[in-house]
Amino acid sequence: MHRARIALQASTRTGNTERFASWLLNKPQAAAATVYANRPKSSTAAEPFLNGSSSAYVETMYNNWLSDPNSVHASWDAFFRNATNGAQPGVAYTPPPNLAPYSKNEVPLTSLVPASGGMPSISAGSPINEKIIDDHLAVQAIIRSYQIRGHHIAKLDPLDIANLDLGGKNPRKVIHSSYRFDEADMDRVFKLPSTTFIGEKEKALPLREILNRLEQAYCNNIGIEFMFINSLEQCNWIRQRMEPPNVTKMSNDQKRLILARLTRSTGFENFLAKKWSSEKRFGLEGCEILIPAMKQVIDTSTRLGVESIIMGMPHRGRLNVLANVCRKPLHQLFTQFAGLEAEDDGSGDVKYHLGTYIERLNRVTNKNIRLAVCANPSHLEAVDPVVQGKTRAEQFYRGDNEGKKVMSILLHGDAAFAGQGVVFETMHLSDLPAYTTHGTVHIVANNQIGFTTDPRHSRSSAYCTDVARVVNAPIFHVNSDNPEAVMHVCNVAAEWRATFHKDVVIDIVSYRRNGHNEVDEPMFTQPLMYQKIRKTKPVLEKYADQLITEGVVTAEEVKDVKDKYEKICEDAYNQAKQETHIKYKDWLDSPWSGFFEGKDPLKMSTTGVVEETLVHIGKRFSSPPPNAAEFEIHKGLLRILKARMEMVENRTVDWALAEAMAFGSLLKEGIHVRLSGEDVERGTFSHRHHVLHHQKVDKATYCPLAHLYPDQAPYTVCNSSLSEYGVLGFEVGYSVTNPNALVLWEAQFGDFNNVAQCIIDQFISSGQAKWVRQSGIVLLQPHGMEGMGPEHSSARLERFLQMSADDPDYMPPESPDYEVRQLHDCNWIVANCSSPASLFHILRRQIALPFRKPLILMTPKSLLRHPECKSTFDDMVEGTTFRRLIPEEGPAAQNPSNVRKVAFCSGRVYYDLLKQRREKNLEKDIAIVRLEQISPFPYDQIKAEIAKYPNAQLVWSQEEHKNMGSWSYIEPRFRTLLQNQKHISYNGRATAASPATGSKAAHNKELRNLLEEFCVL
Ligand SMILES: Cc1ncc(C[n+]2csc(CCOP(=O)(O)OP(=O)(O)O)c2C)c(N)n1
Ligand SMILES: [Mg+2]
Repeated sequence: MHRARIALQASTRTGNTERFASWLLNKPQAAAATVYANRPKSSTAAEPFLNGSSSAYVETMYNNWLSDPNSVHASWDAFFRNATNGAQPGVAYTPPPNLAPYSKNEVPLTSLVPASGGMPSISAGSPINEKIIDDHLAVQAIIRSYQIRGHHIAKLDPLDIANLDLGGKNPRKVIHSSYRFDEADMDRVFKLPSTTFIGEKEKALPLREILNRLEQAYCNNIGIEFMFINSLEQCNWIRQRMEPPNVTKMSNDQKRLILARLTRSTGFENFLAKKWSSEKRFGLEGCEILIPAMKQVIDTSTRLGVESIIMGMPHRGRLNVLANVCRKPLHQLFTQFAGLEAEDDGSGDVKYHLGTYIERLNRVTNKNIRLAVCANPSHLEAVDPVVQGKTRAEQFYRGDNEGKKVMSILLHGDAAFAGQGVVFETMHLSDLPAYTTHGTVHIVANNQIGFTTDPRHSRSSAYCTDVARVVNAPIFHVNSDNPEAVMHVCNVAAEWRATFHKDVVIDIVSYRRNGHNEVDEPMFTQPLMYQKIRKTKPVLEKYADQLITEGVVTAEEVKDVKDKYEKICEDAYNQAKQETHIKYKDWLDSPWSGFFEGKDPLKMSTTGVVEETLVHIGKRFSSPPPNAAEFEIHKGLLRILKARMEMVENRTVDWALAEAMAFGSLLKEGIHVRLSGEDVERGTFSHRHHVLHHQKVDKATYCPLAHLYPDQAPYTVCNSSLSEYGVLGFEVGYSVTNPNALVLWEAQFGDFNNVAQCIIDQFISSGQAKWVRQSGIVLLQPHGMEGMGPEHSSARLERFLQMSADDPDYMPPESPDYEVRQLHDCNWIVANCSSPASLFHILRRQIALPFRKPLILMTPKSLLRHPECKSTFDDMVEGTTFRRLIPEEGPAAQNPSNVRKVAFCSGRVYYDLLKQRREKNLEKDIAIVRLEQISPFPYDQIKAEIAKYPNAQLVWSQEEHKNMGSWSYIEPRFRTLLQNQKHISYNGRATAASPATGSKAAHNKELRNLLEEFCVL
């Protein structure tokens, strides 16, 4: 009985059970329907037609019948006859059909009322006995309590060591009963509320059976957290699939399939352990059921229409997933252990980080399926948003707007799932219109340990899955040693995703048989846990024994399946021995079929466009919606649109217009453009305004760039959640799916990119080298020293440059294709453009390249409105290109031999230098050369500029502090270029710990100093 009590207490927290009754008694209509007594076996009183108001009438009838059976209607005669002969409740009398039938799963409470005899009788107008009501309410409360809290008691842990630390106390002690049923109550029949499905077709059950079924559903090997979900429909959906008796029952065929899959999962790890005993592989031992579980999710999802599944997962069991879920050729996997050299370019990655992509027939559903496992770094959970972005992109390109064809599965370790903030960030993308992937199935391989740390030291929540509660995802905890329960949960999770298109979590509670990796000693830190593990039989053995006992398989069959798989492994092992090289290409997670084929890898298309296109885009971008009369735009915006139109008429562009023309011209060419980030629709600095809002109608918007040409590619501009790590990861994933798209992420201020540092370091800067995977993602990063303080000044240009992989001591030989060759060989492009035309071209160049490279772009703030920061159509029309370097074009260039100083610079400081030079009348003496692209370093063009000014000293002018900005990057490269014949000196702020001063006065002084120094000849 204690569980009933525990459950009860949860719903009767005040401990005052009388209150329920008095509450009900104040509602006469409810009271009439809620009658109860204590003798279920007493037949007459248990009849459905008996209720409080009719019992006096029945009594009269009964007395009449006793004196003369013919004095009553034949139906009463039959009823009293049956009842006195001991008919069971409900059998003595069958009522005529009800004109207003009860809805599903409903039964009038009166049908459960037993006859008097110890219990108070109910007569018309008599007060209803409070105990009757309370007992019924209590049963309902029990049911609800099981639904809410049953998971606390469920037997989830195969080791039986988990101590669910709910506020430091044992839940059984915290929850003490305030309501008791005795053994005598157990056979009393209670009506079931409509919020339970334990009865299946039964509408009432004896208390004993109610408790049994609740125990089975909620406290056995599955623990479900779902009652926090706001939707009643969704709660009922889960109850329907988890509560009916025997829901987890499997057919013999299903059982055999589980056994076969478990055999492979276990056999794979055993084989690796046998062949490479001291190699790290982060084996799955202890959670081998993960493989059949994933396959079950995939089977069910494919049956429900999914054709492509994108997966992200950590180290644990990864090789097993590649082998047995993706069916990656085993010999390819085994060659990874052989220490062979790679046949192709790149530096590669360790075997348990590599991705894969496979198209194959799902033999269970007989449907073709594409499976991709994304390559990922060691950084746990970092791949989550990347997978989501990739999934979203694939859905987008397939026109799968509801996620019916493409889905994601994310695997997690227990410690990482609870500990890594990016999990939360990713979860919060799950329901956003421009980021949703329409539901992810999360599977936690919960081995109850993170490296050497116990859960009680690695999280403050009861479960490692609590983060999922924020998005109302149901969470299924399941004991890994009950394979059939695991499979049931997997089916339900996949069906949930297909039905509601929302996230769902499967928490497979298991253990880790070895150390963190195969060479670690777990007894150092978890001695008791490992003593227990040593005594625990592998799940394959347990399940095989179970099926043998059940007569589903024979011991010979079990051995046969095992031997066959070992033979498969052995054959692959021998095949792997023949290989002489590994191929990184075999591990690509996003093949771009058709993109590279037939292309000259050094041939770039042009980036200038015909003037007509510029005019068309410019005009559309400067116009209100076609239905302008009804669409009321903010007056300030009308002014902005007017100013844009004037620029178009004058054949000039500012930053926003240049960006729009780059996007628009690509859209015209069929290139999808997606711009994402915090507040990007308007633009942090209110310069972009890509989405116009009706001032009177909620959510009525107009996006001019989406309506440029009837046959243009789709344009997406979307304000993101306030996340950098998650959102940038998402866009990286999006960008790797299809090379024919320009995908941009804009930081609110460049400073915030360091919150996404892991994505920058692990995916963007090094992704191609590690995983042969290219990405043309663009990072727009507002950057510039404008007196806004330490946190709104620097996008940390120096860090990006420091990660550029070009050798500072090596100047590539000059050639006609110098630019594209350098771009081909670099790991990313870093630029700090000063002119709108440069922005236009560099964005278009991303697509013009015959390959894809990430572009890190410092972008302006005040320059967005700077009157001199303009370009003309002449810089953008056909025949023009991106200028990596913009030479001096003023008086100094007319007479270069008279020039005494050449200042090289990059970005917005150019305009400060220009002004200063003008004011000091030094336009003939100082030449200013702008590096629009800093990395790869334009050696060839710089060399030409230096040669142009033979008598000038060389200086690098920057506004950033000396240990920041470009100085550390350009200085050694200038040295290489100048070969000790000349020297370049530094003109800029001194070194500093903080990127910028918080004092406006100090800022101005620093700027004055640098400009004065710039003028010193
Ligand atoms: C972001 C990050 N921090 C630290 C590590 C180092 N690390 C590798 S595995 C591991 C433990 C992971 O535990 P869990 O998530 O439970 O996965 P398990 O290894 O138990 O499967 C740690 C801390 C890492 N890989 N990534
Ligand atoms: Mg773990």
